[in-house]
Amino acid sequence: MKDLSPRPGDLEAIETASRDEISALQVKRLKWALGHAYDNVPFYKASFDAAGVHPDDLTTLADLARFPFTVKQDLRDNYPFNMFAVPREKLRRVHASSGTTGQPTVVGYTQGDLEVWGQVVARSLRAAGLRAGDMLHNAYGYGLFTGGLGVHLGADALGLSTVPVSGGMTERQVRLIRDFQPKGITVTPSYALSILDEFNATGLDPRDSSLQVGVFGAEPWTNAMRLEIEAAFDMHAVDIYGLSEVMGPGVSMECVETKDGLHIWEDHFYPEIINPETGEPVADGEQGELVFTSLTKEAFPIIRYRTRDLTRLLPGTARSMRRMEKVTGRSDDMIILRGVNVFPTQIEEQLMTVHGLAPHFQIVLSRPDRMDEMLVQVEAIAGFSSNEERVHAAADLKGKVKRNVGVSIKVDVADPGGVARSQGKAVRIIDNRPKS
Ligand code: DLL
Repeated sequence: MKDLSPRPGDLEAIETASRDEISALQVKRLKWALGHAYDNVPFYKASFDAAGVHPDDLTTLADLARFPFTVKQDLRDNYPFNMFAVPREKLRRVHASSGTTGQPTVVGYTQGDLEVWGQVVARSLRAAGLRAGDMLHNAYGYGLFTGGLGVHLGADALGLSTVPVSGGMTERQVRLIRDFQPKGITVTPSYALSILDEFNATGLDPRDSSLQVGVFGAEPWTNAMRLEIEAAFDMHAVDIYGLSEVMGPGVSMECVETKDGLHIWEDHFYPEIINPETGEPVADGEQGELVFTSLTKEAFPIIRYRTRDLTRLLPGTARSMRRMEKVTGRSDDMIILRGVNVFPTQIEEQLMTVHGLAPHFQIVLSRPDRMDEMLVQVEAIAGFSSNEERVHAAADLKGKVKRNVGVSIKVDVADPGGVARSQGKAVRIIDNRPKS
């Protein structure tokens, strides 16, 4: 793999600023953000008043803990535009969640917000090793989802030549990578695996492709998957995180030179970790639920938003801003199987070590007779076709999950291509248990 580390002068001053400088900027911006939300969004005025706090009560960063949380339901209740702090005509863009489970959530951006978003995504793409003039194959979905257009904004700000291919039409993805010779690819890790399969199906060696770095996010993925993708493409694989409610992609980013967790762009997004049960903030280094407050957003300020993503905060390394550990689970995706907490990424981690199985999987939950059951649907790699080999691989996976995760599962090994593919975020869990 090529060395893509930054050279002297590549970074913005804030990326190497002292902690004191960063904190001073955060206090100043936080005061503005709380006042802006309180003065312009009736929801925040009501929630601060109900909690007996006022923006003037904040004089230190620790004071933020006195302010109430915001949750997804609050955004749904204020559908479509009641969380906005600016008149509708000031919006330059809206994005929305798919809303498959209810009311979609809508987010909005002013011109200034789009500029900040472009800046933090440009910073993220630079941290991945991309530079002005490089070509980027952007396979995140374009549309209401923030992935495609968010990355595109940052690629424009950095001066990349962007191929806005979006998700889907996998054969075409491979053809364009072969013909255009991009240096980077931005895509969900699960869809990257489909592109990898297509390379192999067309007889092209992915290691010979022009790609030097993949920027993967929008869903959890493991370090085991990183190693698999890096080896398969002979390229770096780095993690990008974000959520629409806070901005979109580019809230935090892993640096290619260290690959040790994601630096949070703390000059724009203030992170806290809380105990998800009590709501109390926990110290840096401790696990809990990630909470964000926007520091500069104009159209859609967000105060203490509970992401439901589980991680911990770590000190800065390649940049002075703090890191968050790779998000390996959301509280929503936690399966409680006979008393044991299981995240899909734990299954992924074990699956990657089993010979003969491809990295695609889905978890089917059922309750045949009062006890919950987990079936992991996986598929054999090409050429791994005898029944005996498959029975052996299934037993290997079952044993590893039992020993390392602590639960008994069933495993179904399908033919290559037998597990449903995503073109964006993978659907990992199919819950067939009766609703109680
Ligand atoms: O997924 C934004 C994004 C687009 C991030 C492209 C990175 C790349 P939403 O659709 O609002 O926004 O989904 C946000 O996805 O709360 C996490 O649960 C999950 N997520 C996003 N990035 C990661 C990641 C975009 N790197 C939700 N690792 C978040 C794990 C991630 N989970």
